[in-house]
Amino acid sequence: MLIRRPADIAPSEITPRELYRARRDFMARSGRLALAGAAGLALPWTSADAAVLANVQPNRMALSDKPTRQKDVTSYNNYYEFGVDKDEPAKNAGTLKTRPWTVTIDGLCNKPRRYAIEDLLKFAPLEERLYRMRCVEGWSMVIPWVGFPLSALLRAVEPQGSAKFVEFTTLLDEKTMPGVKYPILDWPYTEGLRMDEALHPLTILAVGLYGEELLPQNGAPIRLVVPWKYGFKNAKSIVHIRLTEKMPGTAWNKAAANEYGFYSNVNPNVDHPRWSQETERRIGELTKRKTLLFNGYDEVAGLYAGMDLKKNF
Ligand SMILES: Nc1nc2c(c(=O)[nH]1)N[C@H]1C(S)=C(S)[C@@H](COP(=O)(O)O)O[C@H]1N2
Ligand SMILES: [Mo]
Repeated sequence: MLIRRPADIAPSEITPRELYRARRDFMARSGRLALAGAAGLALPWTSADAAVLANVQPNRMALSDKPTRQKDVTSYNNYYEFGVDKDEPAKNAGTLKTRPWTVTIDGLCNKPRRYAIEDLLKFAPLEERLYRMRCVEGWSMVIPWVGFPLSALLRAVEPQGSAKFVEFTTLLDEKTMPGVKYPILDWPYTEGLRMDEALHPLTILAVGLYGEELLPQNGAPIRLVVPWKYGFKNAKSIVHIRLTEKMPGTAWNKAAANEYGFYSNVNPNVDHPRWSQETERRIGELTKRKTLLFNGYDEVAGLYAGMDLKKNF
């Protein structure tokens, strides 16, 4: 990857957020593509795809949480298709082939379609979203994603009235994914959302983070991000999106229904059978934080009005 920092700023003086902003501004000034070309570096994306991402403005939405170091975001991962240890996806996922890539959207809609990833990158204006992320295992991060609202894509295919849920299926490739020979999950990894959750403006399809394209370990080339739910809802490397009438099965629910419910909203009052959900370890911090209901995204509470969150975990 092409990473440059203005030479006049000492790394110790700046926060990660300032660092990546400075880096991006620098890249914009010097012409990221020209620089890459001159240095003879290979960009994983085509020039046109990289240019789309380089134009994304940093997020101006207020979130006082400090972003997690980019190095941690890209080296401490869950992506079981590439191994169950946190360092394995970064080591093994380089084999993931992200071009050509298509995402099929079908099911209960009037305009089912198969999109090439190049078209999805330009499908809706890409935005940066700085989101708190909370894994059910008890760690959390703050990640500046780049993506677009899932609602834009769903509206384009014109969901039918009977469509109540959205199912996400991710890549299954025995040749490049060493983890799928172990029957930990019923591969391919699938996830699901209720239609109103999928249409919520916080729900995005991410194609990048920290102003750069997603690396394989983070779910390249396109993955779901639903910040008020536990991390496993955020399906990586999506190939198929299907609109359904019935609640779809999800990989973790099928593997252990008593541990992983369909909703999986972050909730400090409902413990996982093996892990308390009251507190969390923010990667890069020493003292634990209290976990917040809906991961602090109070604006989604209305989606669950009247529901027993202990039953619908
Ligand atoms: N296809 C797929 N998607 C996946 C997973 C996985 O194993 N396979 N792990 C999930 C879990 S448990 C978490 S916490 C997040 C981690 O995302 P990150 O590594 O980008 O932080 O990805 C989710 N998406
Ligand atoms: Mo997770």
